[in-house]
Amino acid sequence: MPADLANNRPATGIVHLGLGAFFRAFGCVYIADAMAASGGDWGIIGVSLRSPDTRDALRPQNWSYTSVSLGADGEKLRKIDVLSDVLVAPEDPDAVLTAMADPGVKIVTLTVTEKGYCHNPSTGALNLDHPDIQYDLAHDLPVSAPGYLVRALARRHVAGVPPFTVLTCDNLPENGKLVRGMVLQLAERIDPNLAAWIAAEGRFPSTMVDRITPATTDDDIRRLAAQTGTHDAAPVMHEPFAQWAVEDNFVDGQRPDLGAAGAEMVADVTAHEHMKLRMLNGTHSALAYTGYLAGHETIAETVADPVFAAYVRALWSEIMPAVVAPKGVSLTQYADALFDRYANPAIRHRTWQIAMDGSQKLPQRLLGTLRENMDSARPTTAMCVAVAGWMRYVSGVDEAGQPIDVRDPMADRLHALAAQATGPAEIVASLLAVEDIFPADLAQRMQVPVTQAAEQIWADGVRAAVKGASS
Ligand code: CS2
Repeated sequence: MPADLANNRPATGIVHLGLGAFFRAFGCVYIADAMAASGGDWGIIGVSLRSPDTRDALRPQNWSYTSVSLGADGEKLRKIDVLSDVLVAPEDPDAVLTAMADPGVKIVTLTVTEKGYCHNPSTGALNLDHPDIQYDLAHDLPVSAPGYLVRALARRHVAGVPPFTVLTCDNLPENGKLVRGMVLQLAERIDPNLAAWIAAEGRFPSTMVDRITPATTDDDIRRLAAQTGTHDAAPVMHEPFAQWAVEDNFVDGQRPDLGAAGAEMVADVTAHEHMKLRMLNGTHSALAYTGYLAGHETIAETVADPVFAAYVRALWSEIMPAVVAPKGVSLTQYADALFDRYANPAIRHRTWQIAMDGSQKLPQRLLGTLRENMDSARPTTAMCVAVAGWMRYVSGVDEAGQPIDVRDPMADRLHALAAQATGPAEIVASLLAVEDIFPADLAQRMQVPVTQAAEQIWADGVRAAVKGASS
């Protein structure tokens, strides 16, 4: 699509599905830097798959917004100007497919969160019983992210246009391979010829993405307006740190010069992904459940509590033996740097935010590490406290007897299971039986240590259990 010179918008080369704060604080910044360094038509059409809020906030600003980098020692503001439009999928799915099918678009990036892939978190396969997937099998205009990818690729196939590269930026293990498998599964059921073409011509590089980006609050917006004198309705707040490792495997080699923007272009991203998912996201989730239950509002507050500072170190000492360091990386230094990032008081990353969608996150964040440690007879106590903490959390009542606003696609099911059980041992047994999260063989091996952790949490409180797991 040509550049919109009147409005000073770059020509579009990318469609992004799931335009949340993270991608605006991360991918958009890298792509802005890549274009500044080496040019190219890599403007981005953002797509919101659900709500019009981001589009409505950004439109009056001509799609530009402020990125606020919050260091422990002060902040840096920067205007980001790479969006060329924002579409709201439910309002006009055809417009989204038209944008994705445009020959000028070479890449479709995604941050639709774990649940947006409609897969089975424990196996990684597309969940063909998912209502959105059922809908997409029966209709040309889709509702799910995999549906948009397949239907847009179908339009390109019919038009004789090469496929776009699918570049997923979600925290899933071997995320490119996973999405490729799901897209092929869905395409196969719609048209086997389409599936064969995607299998041969499509590219799905895996990526490791990293930048802590809490949801922007109304307070952030007010504070920024007071500071700058200009109202930005949709700024993004993030830490200074960013890391993007990308497999260099794009259709016809067409991509922005991400290397010039500081991304690591690699042949295989698995080592980076494992390290980040297990060491960062694994401990983030563990701190989110236990920290929330102990009354801590943010991750920074949680690790400022010495009991939890010791707990996160105990977690890393369990996790590190199950991580193969990427070339040239020291895992100990990586853990130290993570601690400093968590402790950054300027980042108000709520434990409640990270606690969302645990059913979709636990397998890749904690359960893979747990399994490997059990296979090798290595300790798992701190990780089992995290799993038991999650169980306490999804039961829906906190330690002060207050209801917890549990956000999870499986929240009702998990809550019902916990409510029917009497006492922690029964709750553990009924939640471990949820095979979409816990493979049966692993559940069986986890039963005893997770029950022990749960009994302590229910009897003495999460703080005591965390303390016990850290000594
Ligand atoms: C967090 C991540 O919300 C969460 O589940 O663990 O969003 C985390 O902040 C990012 O992956 C950091 O790169």
